[in-house]
Amino acid sequence: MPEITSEKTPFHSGFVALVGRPNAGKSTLLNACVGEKVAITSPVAQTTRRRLRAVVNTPTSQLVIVDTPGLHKPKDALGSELNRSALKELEDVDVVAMLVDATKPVGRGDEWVANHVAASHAKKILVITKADIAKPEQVTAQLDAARELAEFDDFIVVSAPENFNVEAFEQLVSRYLPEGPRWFPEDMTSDETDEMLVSEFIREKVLLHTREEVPHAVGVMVDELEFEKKLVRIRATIYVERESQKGIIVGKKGSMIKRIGIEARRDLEHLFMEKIYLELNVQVKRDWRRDQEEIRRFGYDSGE
Ligand SMILES: Nc1nc2c(ncn2[C@@H]2O[C@H](COP(=O)(O)OP(=O)(O)OP(=O)(O)O)[C@@H](O)[C@H]2O)c(=O)[nH]1
Ligand SMILES: [Mg+2]
Repeated sequence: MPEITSEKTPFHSGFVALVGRPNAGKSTLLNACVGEKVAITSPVAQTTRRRLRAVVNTPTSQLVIVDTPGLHKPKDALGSELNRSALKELEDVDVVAMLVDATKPVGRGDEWVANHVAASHAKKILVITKADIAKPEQVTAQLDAARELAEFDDFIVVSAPENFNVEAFEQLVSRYLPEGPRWFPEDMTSDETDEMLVSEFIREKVLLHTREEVPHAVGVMVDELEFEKKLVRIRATIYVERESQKGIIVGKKGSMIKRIGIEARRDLEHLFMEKIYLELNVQVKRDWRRDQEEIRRFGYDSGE
């Protein structure tokens, strides 16, 4: 008689950082993995300003996915802080996923990112994003070019909006995570505070509806967040650096601020599953992006 054994599938858990140039699709991929909106996304470069951790559970693993700000050439103290915050993650994670946009030629920026990735002790996975809007031959060429940049342990092509290879990405990462128990409770989604989620959701709407220098000059702070009976009462201030930017955010007869408010409220109602009362103010805080103390107050610092 053959001996009956029960082989237990090993459980893997650990941290995977999503790194890459601005706009590569890091936050979009994180949201696709989580299955809901946690991180804000936009076509504006440097959308993400702080590290965000989200927890994804599969039957055999727990991934703590770390979204990081896009690595770029910094123009001010805020830019330097964003880079510092992203690079710091390379030292602390089990797996680094370097994201490369399939539609943009691999350039010196990616090379620079790859050099940092190469120096990390973590396992390295190359992720080509936006497969839905690239031609197949473009994807192949991109894969070939990006694989030259560093020695990757593995690679995958994904499309977040089409949910193509998102689960396969999770499985691939899981294979490179160490064996071990969960780090976080199964029902935890992210490590963001409610205040931070609210301010980021509001900032996203500003990014989506303003142009040129305005999106980068915006910082949002929550002044009040009260959970009342069947209502969440929120008061927040949108800060900009110049009076002219304030004019743009307010818009003609307040049309822009109204639009931002309506869209942010819709997302927040979805997030909290409650009715939202949202009051938005706009104020000028001159050159705050050059002031380390202000950057810290907004929560956009790397915590060093
Ligand atoms: N078509 C398509 N668009 C995508 C995909 N992934 C991201 N995008 C879009 O690309 C833009 C940038 O996406 P983000 O997720 O904000 O990029 P990011 O890498 O987090 O950017 P930073 O936070 O600035 O570093 C957004 O407009 C997304 O909707 C994808 O797989 N397919
Ligand atoms: Mg982002």
